[in-house]
Amino acid sequence: MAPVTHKPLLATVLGQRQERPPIWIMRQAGRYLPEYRQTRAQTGGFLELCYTPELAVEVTLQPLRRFDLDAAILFSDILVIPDALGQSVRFATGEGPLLDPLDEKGIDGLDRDRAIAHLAPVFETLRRLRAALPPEKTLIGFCGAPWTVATYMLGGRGSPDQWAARRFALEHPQAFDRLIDILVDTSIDYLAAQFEAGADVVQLFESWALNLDDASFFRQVMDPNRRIVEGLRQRVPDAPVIGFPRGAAGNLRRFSEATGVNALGIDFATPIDFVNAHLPPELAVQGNLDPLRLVVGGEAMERQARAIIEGFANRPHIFNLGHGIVPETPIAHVERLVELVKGG
Ligand code: 1CP
Repeated sequence: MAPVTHKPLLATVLGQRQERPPIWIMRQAGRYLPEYRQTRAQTGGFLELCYTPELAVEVTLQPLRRFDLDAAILFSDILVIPDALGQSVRFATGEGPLLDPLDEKGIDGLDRDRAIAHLAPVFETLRRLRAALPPEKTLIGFCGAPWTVATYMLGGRGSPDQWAARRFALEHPQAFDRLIDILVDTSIDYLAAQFEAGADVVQLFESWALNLDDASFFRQVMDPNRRIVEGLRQRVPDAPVIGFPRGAAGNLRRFSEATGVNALGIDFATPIDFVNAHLPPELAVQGNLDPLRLVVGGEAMERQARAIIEGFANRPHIFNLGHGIVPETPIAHVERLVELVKGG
């Protein structure tokens, strides 16, 4: 088969298995890197870092200078969308994000007309990255999927059980659906503009696809992801999309069929043999090392990394973590993991 592209990671997303799995690391730019902490300390705030192309390009490229990764992921955050819609979003150092939680009136006050213009610096960052990256590297754009973004907009912060947003969805169904509609439409505009600015592929982060019964999973996770993929492909034909419904468990196959994503991110709690038994062998998967194994390193990391490579040897596979890298991760362990995946 002729290669569909000379970018190994993009080719894998498009269904073409590589001899060794290409690798990127979820949240690969960030606080485990001293050079990131230094750039961050010299910048006013986290959102300023996201909206200053010169700095966002610098931190995007930092992990690629250290490690032989196959992709750069745009440095930004899923919460630039609420910020762009006019909701107050703050990032206190060492803590997660804080938002003024939305009520029904707040949802009606969101201003979709200003959102894409507000995000213009993100598109400039992508244009500069496109120009700076060697041709074999894949450039990944992203946004949060609507439900995950809504959990922060309604709850005001990250929460282990997404209680506030789950409750709001049941108690105020019409306002909730209006919020999801706004997020679907804004995300389509945002991702289409990311492709125009040079992204090769985008990932939809549905980090909180957990804790939902069947009906809620369909309404809050599956349907909005499907609408984004469909709407995006009307604007950017055949746009390559990676879905990441973390915690979808028994709903993984239904999610992949309903949304039409090209590749599926697999969280670390999902068994490899379950994936192989339930997802068609031509579908690309991405994952799924527990980030804790990368913290511990040694045999705890290497044994499972090899099991993942062998377990996904018969399908297109992108090596990644099953969730984001954490700040206490030793850099030497990342170096070793990349070497191992590349064949060492
Ligand atoms: O290289 C990269 O991947 C960095 C770009 C990136 C991405 C893809 C950042 C920078 N954030 C994200 C996605 C993101 N942000 C997700 C989806 C992935 C996941 O599940 O981990 C989520 C849920 C967020 C929200 C968010 N932003 C959190 C998690 C809060 C919680 O509920 O636990 C945090 C800590 C942030 C801030 C943030 N975003 C990114 C960085 C480097 C940081 C740390 C900020 C700092 O420097 O203080």
